[in-house]
Amino acid sequence: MAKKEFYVTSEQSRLLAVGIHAPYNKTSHIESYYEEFLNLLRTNGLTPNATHFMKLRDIDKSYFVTQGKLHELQKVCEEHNIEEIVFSEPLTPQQERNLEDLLHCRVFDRTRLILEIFEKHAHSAEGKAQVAIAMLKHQKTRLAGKGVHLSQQAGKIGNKGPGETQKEKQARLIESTMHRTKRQLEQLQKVRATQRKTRISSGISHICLIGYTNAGKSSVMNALTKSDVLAEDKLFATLDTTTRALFIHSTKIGVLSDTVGFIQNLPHNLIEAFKSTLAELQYADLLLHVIDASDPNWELHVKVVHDILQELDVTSPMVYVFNKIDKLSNVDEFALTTERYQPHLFISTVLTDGMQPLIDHLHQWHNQQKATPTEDMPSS
Ligand SMILES: Nc1nc2c(ncn2[C@@H]2O[C@H](COP(=O)(O)OP(=O)(O)OP(=O)(O)O)[C@@H](O)[C@H]2O)c(=O)[nH]1
Ligand SMILES: [Mg+2]
Repeated sequence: MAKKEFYVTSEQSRLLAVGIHAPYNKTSHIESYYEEFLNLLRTNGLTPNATHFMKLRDIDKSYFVTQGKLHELQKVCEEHNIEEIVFSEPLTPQQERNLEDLLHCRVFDRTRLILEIFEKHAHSAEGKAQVAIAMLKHQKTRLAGKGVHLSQQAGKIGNKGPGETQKEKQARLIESTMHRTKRQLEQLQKVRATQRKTRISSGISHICLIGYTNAGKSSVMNALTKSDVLAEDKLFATLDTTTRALFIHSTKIGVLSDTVGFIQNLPHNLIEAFKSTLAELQYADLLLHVIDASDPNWELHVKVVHDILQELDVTSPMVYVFNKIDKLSNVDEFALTTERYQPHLFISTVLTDGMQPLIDHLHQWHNQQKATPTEDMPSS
């Protein structure tokens, strides 16, 4: 019940989407970053009544945006009778609260938006528990920030005390739910660890699809295993790991897993929460890093994936799989820009024979695996 209060938007609210080119944002194609932000909103079922984009030279500690830009925002809010604002960037609880006070709107940040999408897309017990923990952590920090509002609400009926009590009650509720969910997750992780042990000791190769969100991981999974994992033009369509047997030329070469996609400024809470699922990547025999070659920001996306893998201590062998080459006007020209990413190959899940380079690569890889005896079989 308390959870609802933290939901980003109700469809009735008049929403403003604020896209910001922050100084730390190293993207070379800001339009495509903004488009990604709008796609996040769409994925969360939100249609803004107005959009506003701005480039910031500095970040203001108290409001995130600087004075002049604040006035711009005030004007836009008045003009469009805005009730809720979603920012493309992560904000501190303090910044969120200050902006709410100044703009007289409910304010939400990138973290909140991504958390909500994750919440909607998690289906497995483990996925749900992981997202719930991240969401509760986020709520806890916001609860501290929103303390003034709760007190003010209570103040309306002339009593400051109940506001404090309500806040404390919510904090306790969050704490106890988090504790319960963490215990559930621990149980689920034990099951996962047992399954992993069984798989490793059976000697079956594990190949994992990884990459930036919307790169085409699920489409590659479907094309390779003839399955029907949800693949759509939405961000984070996949949250739960799906694993299928992988046959190449009628020989089972291992199992293939589809995993959650990554994104710039992925909330740290979420990386923490998803560590148990993503830890699987450490045990992968091969990572297929799928890249949307048609996205002008692909190189930045590769970096985002590298950084997250580093944080997760994943060092498994990787192949760069440049996908969607059907959308490129000149593949040879594009190939010149991919030299430093080795080994790599070019595919398309929509072209006839578009998957052949990957199929050939997996065939060769399997033959090599067979020729090299495994050294690190688990001792127990
Ligand atoms: N033109 C073209 N579109 C593709 C290709 N592969 C995938 N797509 C499209 O790209 C979009 C995203 O594909 P998905 O397979 O869902 O991508 P994903 O990496 O699994 O995305 P998330 O699960 O959201 O992280 C879908 O609309 C696909 O139809 C391709 O080779 N060419
Ligand atoms: Mg997917």
